[in-house]
Amino acid sequence: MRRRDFIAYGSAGALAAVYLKEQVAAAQSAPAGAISIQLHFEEIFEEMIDGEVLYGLSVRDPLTRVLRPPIRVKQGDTVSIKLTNKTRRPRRFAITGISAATSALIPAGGTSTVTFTAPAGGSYLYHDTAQGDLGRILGIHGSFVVVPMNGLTALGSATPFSKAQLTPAVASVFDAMGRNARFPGQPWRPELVERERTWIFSEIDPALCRAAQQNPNIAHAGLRNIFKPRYFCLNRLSGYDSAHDYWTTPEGYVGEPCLIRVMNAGLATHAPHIHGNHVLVLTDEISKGRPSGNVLEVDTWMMKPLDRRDVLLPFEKPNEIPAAAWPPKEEKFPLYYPMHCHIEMSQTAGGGNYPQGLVTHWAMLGDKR
Ligand SMILES: [Cu+2]
Repeated sequence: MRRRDFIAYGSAGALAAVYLKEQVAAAQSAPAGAISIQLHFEEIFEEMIDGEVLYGLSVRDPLTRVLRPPIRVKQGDTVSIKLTNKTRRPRRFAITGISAATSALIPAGGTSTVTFTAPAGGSYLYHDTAQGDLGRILGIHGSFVVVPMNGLTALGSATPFSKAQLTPAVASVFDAMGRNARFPGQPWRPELVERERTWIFSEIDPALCRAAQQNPNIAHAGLRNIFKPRYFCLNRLSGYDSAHDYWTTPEGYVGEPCLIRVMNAGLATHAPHIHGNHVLVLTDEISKGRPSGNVLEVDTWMMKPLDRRDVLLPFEKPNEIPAAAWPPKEEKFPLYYPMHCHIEMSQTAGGGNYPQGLVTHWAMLGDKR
């Protein structure tokens, strides 16, 4: 099988792109209602960036076949998720930040349906909690995004958060778009998938994969002490693949910020660091996924296991380019800048291949439109 075929069938590629686009359109237009979702827990094999093929676990949408499908619903929706466990041991579905979404323990071969009301607008992470961190680390995780019922600021600017949770600091950032010289482009628009990305971090330890393949009931206590990851992923891709995946690489025009929903499904702490622009931190672990009282601009931020943090990539003229040289003439658009994790071992694959780890880039396609 050619690598490209494998990936298209597997975790990324065109299938996931179409899927996400449909999800965004559906969640944006529909009033709150009843949403039915099906998810299968499966045992799979995945190809690493260096060609190594490893055993792992995943969640699959049985209709589209998409692995680790991004789920998107609207605040107030009654969400029913029918879970089918096709793996060899019990699983439990949970969503970080939504305790009502925790399922019963689902035996091997069994099904269970969890029903809950979608909470305030924001970014959440679904995963398996039946074996502590193990199911999540082996690959059962994905994003759960809630679109707010009403995300408008007092000035009428759209935001990804619920009006009742908005802080003056976060509201002022979205109010500045299209109104302030710093953001001369279009305001942020929740229905445009190109104005947002999701970054899910994870790590893969081949020895752990092999052990779980041979014995799905391996002990998970003390996992942190034996975990030796050799692959560090961004949306389950790494290196060249994560740097060339449209749904991972933010791109846009000057003055039109892009929302990035950053989540850590791994067991290691990560420190995403971005070149070109600083990001504006909209939510943090102190605010528990809600809009922050103070918006900081940072070029590196900490992501502990299970952290979720929404940041805004402003798409401003990079500070190192003098105003007199802008818009750029010698080095033309698009301008590319890297994002890489500053926990340095995460930049490798297979114990040394650099830079084939947790890295991607973003692209400034052109001056303001
Ligand atoms: Cu750097």
